[in-house]
Amino acid sequence: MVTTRLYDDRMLKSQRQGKTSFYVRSTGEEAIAVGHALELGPRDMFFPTYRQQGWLIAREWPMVDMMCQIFSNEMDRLHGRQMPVMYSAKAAGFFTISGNLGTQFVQAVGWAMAAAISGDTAIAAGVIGEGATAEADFHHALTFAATYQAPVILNVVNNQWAISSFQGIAGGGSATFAARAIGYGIPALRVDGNDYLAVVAAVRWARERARRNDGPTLIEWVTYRASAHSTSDDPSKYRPVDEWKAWPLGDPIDRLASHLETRGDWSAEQQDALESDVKKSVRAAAKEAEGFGTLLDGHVAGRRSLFEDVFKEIPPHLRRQRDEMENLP
Ligand SMILES: Cc1ncc(C[n+]2csc(CCOP(=O)(O)OP(=O)(O)O)c2C)c(N)n1
Repeated sequence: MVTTRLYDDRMLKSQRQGKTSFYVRSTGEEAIAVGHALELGPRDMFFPTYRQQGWLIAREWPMVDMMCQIFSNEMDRLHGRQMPVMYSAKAAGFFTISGNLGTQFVQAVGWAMAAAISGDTAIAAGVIGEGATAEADFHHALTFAATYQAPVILNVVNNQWAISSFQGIAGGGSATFAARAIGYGIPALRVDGNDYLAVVAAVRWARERARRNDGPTLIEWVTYRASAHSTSDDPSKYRPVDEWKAWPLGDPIDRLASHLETRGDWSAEQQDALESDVKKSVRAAAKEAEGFGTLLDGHVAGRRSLFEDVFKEIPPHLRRQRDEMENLP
């Protein structure tokens, strides 16, 4: 969680320096991604949103690879075809991020159904924000998950805000997001997403249900999006700037650290030392990734790559467009 927080801080700085066009932080929501990454198995599949980078960090996916994707540089495996932060890491059980909200649920249910049909015990977990529950995909996914008893965990991260829309606009004022599962006959939990130990306990419970073929579980994670929606957003336009400080659940990193301190397993000095070590390794990874190029130096995927790896044989109309592009000044 500490690494995710400091990685986010560093990438925000890179965006402000013009090294990438866009970044999304997960400040305050780190426990949810990290808890899933450590509690699901190596063959399970996670269908994440753009705010679940903690999964890749917790699975020790190379940070340089993540940064190269953000810089869309020469080492970006996706050749700049995805927006920055839309990672893809199949080997880490991290499905390619889709920018289309709500799709994570239908994809996770479909993947879980396919695993069950083929006799596999692997399970899927999908993540969407509370705002995305207003999409029809949410309901399609719950219908199929309930009908076919798909081995899936359906996570709704209720961080109170969908860009500038308060969760009440998505219906959070009339019923909890967890309650929506009841109508479909799907068991649901509403959990403090800022309590790492609660995250672990809930994920384990849902994971075991899915693994035993007892069907889907919906979990509403109550949390708070402490930073801006993305670097394209200015939250001071729609909410008090210090609202996050008054948010009752508290910072998940501070809470876990103080819990461990109370048990005598950790100290403020150890926390400081950890942060300073992690800062150094994040800085070193950023230097290495920047060496492969950033938006500032133009070492990004060439225009030609737009046309590559899409069709086995490029159709004539696209070949024509590619040739026209190459003749552009
Ligand atoms: C289908 C679709 N509609 C709209 C958008 C534009 N959009 C991107 S993020 C966002 C808000 C999402 O809020 P929420 O689901 O609560 O997730 P959060 O960003 O708070 O984690 C919107 C409307 C989109 N990406 N996809």
